[in-house]
Amino acid sequence: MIDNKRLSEMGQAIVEGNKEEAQKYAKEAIEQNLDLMKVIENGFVPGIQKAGDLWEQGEYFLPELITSAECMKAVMSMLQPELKKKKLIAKSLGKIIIGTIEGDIHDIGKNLVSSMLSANGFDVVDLGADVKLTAFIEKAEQEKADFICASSLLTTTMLKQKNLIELVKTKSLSGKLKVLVGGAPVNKQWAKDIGADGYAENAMSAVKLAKTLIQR
Ligand code: B12
Repeated sequence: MIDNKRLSEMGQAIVEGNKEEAQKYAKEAIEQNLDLMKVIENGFVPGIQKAGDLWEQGEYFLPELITSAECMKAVMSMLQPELKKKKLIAKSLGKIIIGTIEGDIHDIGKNLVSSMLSANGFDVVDLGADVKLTAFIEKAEQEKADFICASSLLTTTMLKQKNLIELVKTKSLSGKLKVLVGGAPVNKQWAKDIGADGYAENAMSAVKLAKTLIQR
């Protein structure tokens, strides 16, 4: 059982950019064998979202937002290897190429999706952030991938998801290859409008979606 008070303290440590405190909570969660997905989604993630809200409201300036983001990354670098260790399935469920689209450096959410897919039995090639559309395609061709997962956190880079899908179609790869899209500004309707094969709002739903689509 995860204490609600502790979950909100985790979020608060991210809001304050208190790396030492946040890492202490992450270490404790690992040692106590807590459900780390819950710890991330209900503890630390609300913290980085709150920092974003404060920035939007003009209460935080960019350096404060960056401090919170660095704190979040430090925590995630402790928790993600633990998620991967829990990998139970030996046989790969499918090959996934993942990255944040060109022009966009946000990678916290993409990294979480990447770790969860890998922890749940997919073979994941993570191209990082600011990934050129052609790099997604080349890697997918080379690896004979089942999915491309494209993350966008900016409304500007969201438009590139559309370009990516158009490019995939011109390559006549689309028979087998499926494109999944996500990121904070993305929603189901957008995914439908641009002809994506799927959308998921968080890392766990991304795993469920990929598992469902791979069976088709
Ligand atoms: C942290 C952060 C940063 C950090 C990024 C650090 C890093 N390494 O990632 C820093 C401080 C560097 C940053 C920079 C900028 N940021 Co910023 N940032 C954020 C913030 C606060 C949180 C993002 C985050 O990490 N969320 C937590 C993760 C876990 O959630 P997530 O990314 O949404 O991912 C989940 C789901 O979306 C989904 N998912 C994600 N990807 C995918 C992919 C697939 C395929 C699937 C299925 C699912 C999926 O699963 C994830 C896990 O559950 C958001 C605000 C917000 N609330 O989103 C602004 C925000 C995204 N940033 C914004 C902006 C404007 C910027 C800057 C342009 C600011 C500037 N003036 O320089 C720059 C971007 C520069 C660039 N070229 O990319 C705006 C975007 C506005 C817009 N309409 O486009 C936002 C929305 C803030 C705001 N409210 O205005 N930012």
